Amino acid sequence: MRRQPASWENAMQIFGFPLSPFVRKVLVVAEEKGLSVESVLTNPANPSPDFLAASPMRKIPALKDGDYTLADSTAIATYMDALRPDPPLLPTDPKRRGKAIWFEEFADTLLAAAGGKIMFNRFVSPRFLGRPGDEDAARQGEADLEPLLDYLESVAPAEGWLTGDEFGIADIAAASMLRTLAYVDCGVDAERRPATAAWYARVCARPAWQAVAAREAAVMKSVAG
Ligand SMILES: N[C@@H](CCC(=O)N[C@@H](CS)C(=O)NCC(=O)O)C(=O)O
Repeated sequence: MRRQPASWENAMQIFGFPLSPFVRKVLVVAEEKGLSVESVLTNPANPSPDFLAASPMRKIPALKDGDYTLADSTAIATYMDALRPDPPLLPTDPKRRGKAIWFEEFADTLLAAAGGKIMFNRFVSPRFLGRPGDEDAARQGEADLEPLLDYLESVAPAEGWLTGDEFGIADIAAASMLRTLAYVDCGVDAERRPATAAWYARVCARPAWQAVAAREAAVMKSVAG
């Protein structure tokens, strides 16, 4: 995927694997902003020198933009937002901006910790590592997830976005976690959590999300069947 240059040098590269909610998050940010990125499929367990140079802790995503490198989805999203301010990722209103960071953190720390236990043990380990996961750990992840999804349901807006009228990082981060959880049937349950489902459907209908989803589907089909 190469479109117009992101900077005066070459298109930036994003190292990662689309199953990762953090990788999806930065790919959607780039797409929303019309930034040109090249996705470099990366397995952190088998790292390339370029990936290692960009991600000292070997986590995905990582970015390389010319001779500039950066790791961590929040850092990368912040870089992209500064590079291409329009459309903005964060509300300008102080209270809404604070909430946007709250939702991003909620997704990246709390949802990720609970969801990771399920994803790793029911999907990553059996599908990619060739060994069974720890079902007790996965069940603990499901239990941890329940109050978090209940909270999301209590704040999911009847219309618009998590922080109000402006779509942004809060929606991208939270929806990306839910999308990854859908791989293990722990995503949005429309009967139990209709407000979340309606908001999530609005996120998924966005052209940027759909473009990233189409590429993700192609990659997942090629690697996971
Ligand atoms: N806080 C980081 C989290 C990144 C992260 O944990 N990525 C996972 C994939 S979802 C990873 O690289 N795992 C590989 C490993 O830990 O070896 C971010 O926002 O980018």
